Amino acid sequence: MNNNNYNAAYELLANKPEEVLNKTAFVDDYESIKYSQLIKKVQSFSYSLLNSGIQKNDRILICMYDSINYPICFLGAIWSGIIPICINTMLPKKDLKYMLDDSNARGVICSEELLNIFIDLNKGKRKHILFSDYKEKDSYYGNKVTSIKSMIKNNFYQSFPSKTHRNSECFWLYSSGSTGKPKGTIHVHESLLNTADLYAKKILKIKKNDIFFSAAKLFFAYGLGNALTFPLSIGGTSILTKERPTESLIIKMLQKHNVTLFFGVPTLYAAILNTKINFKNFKSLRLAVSAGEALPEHLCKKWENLSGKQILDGIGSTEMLHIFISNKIDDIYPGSSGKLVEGYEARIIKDDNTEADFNEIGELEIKGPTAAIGYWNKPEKTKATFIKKWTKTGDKYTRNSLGVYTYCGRTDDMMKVSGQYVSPFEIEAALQSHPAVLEAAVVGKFNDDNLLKPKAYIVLNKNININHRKLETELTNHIKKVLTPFKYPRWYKFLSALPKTATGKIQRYKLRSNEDL
Ligand code: 3UK
Repeated sequence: MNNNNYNAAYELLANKPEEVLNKTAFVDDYESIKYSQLIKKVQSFSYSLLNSGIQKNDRILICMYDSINYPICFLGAIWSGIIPICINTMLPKKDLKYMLDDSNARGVICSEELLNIFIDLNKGKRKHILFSDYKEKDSYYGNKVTSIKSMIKNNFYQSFPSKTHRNSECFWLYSSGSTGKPKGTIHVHESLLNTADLYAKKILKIKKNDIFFSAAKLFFAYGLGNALTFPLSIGGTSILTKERPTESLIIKMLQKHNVTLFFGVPTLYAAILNTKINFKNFKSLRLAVSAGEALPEHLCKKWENLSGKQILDGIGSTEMLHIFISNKIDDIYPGSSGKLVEGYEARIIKDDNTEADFNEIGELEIKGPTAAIGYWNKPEKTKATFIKKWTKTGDKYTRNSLGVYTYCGRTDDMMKVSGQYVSPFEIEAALQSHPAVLEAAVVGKFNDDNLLKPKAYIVLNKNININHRKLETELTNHIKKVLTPFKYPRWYKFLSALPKTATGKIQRYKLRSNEDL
C-alpha cells in the first residue's frame, strides 16, 4: 500500500510467508481454516459486503458467537473501510436495540441463533441490512437476510484494501459505566497491531508455533486481542468456540487442542483450581494470562505450584484496547498488576490533582499508541475520560519504588465481576422491577476466593409472604432474564429497611461492612 495508507486488516493478513500461508489460522467447533484461505475469504466477504449496499465508513454491528466467520466478517469489513462494532451476544434485547439505535449501524451481522431478535428489532422500519451465519433466506418476515456462507463460499473475489489511515476510525467496542448507557468506544487502525507489538510480542513472546485459546470472547477487547490480533500478527493458530467458557470446557479445550497460551479471568482460574484436575494434563501449556479484574495473590501462587506454569496478571481496558501494565515472564509480583508495558506511560493522580509519590494512592491514567479516540456521540463522557493524550482508567492504584503497580479498587461505583463490568445501580433497578421488591441496594462482597461478587439487600413490599429461599431463586432468575446473566446477586439479605442518611441516601458503607443491620 501507499505510504500514507494503512489498513489494519491488510496489515494483519498480507505478506505472510509461504510456510504461514499453509498453516491453520483458526479452528472452531466445526472446521478449520488456513491462512491462504482466510485471506481469500476476507476479500470475498469485503467485496460482497460492498456489493450489498453497505459503503465505506458505514457502520455494521457484529453480534456473533465465536467461529471462523467472526474474523472473516470483522476483517472483511475493515478491509472495505466499513466500521465493525463488536457487541456482546449475551445482552438482553433492550441493550441490543440501544446499540442499534445509538450507532445508527447500516447493517447487522449475527449468528443464526440471534437472527430472530434482530429481525424483530428491524420490523417495520427495515433500515438495517441483515447478514447471518449459514441459512439463506430471501424473505424473512419481509426482511432480506443475506447468508454469510454464500458471500464467502463462491469464487474468490479479489478486493483491494480500502485506503484508510493509521489514525482513521477502524472499529468500535462498547464499554459500560456506572450510570448512563454503554459508550461506543472508537478505535483507529494502528491500535490493533500496536497491541500485538507492544504487549503480545514483547511480554508474552508469542511465536508462530503458539496455539492461542481465550476464554474471553472476540467481542471483548481482551478476547479480540488474544484470539484474533495476536495469533494473526505472527502466523499462529487460534482456537474459537461458541460454547460458554466453563471450567470443564476450558480443561477440555486446553487438552484437545494442545493450547500453548491460555487467556482467562480470575474467576475461571479459581474455578479450575477448585476442580480436582490433574495439572499434568496441561502438558502443552506454555503460559497463562489473567486480566479483567485483579488476580488474588493466593490464586496466582496456587496455579504456579500446581501447574508448574506461570500466570501473568495484567491490566487492560476497552479504552486502551489491551493490556498496558503487566507481570512479565520470570518477573512476577503475585497480587499486583506488575510493571508498565514498554511503549506506555502511566501517572497516578491524587485527589488534590497532584501526582502520587511511591506507595501513595491515586487514580491511574495511561498514555500510549492504542488509546481510543473517544466515545461516539458522548462529548461530555469523552472529555471526562480522554484528557489530551491521557486516558483515565477509573482505577485506584499505587506504584512502589520498583515500578510495580497494585490495584486498590475503582474510583467509581463499578464492579468487575468475572472480569466484566457491572453497575450496582443496574442490578438495583432490575431487582426493583420485580413485583415483590420495594427497595434494593447492591454492594460488592469478596467471596472465599477473594473475588468481588454482587450482594443484594432487599426490602420487600408489604404482605409478601413467600419463603425467602424461594424468592432468592426467583429474583436470580428474574435478573438473569432482564440483564446479562452473570450480573445476578450471589447473596441476598432481606431487611425491614435500608440504612439511610437523614436526607434519604443509602449508606452503602454500612451495607459493605454489614454493620448495624
Ligand atoms: C479492571 C483490572 C485489576 C480495571 C480488558 C484486558 O478488562 C478489560 O477491559 P474492560 O473495559 O475493563 C477495564 C477495567 O477492568 N481490570 C482489568 N484488568 C485488571 N483490575 N487487575 C487487572 N489485571 O478496573 C480496568 O479499568 O472490561 C482486560 C485486555 C483488554 C481489556 N479490555
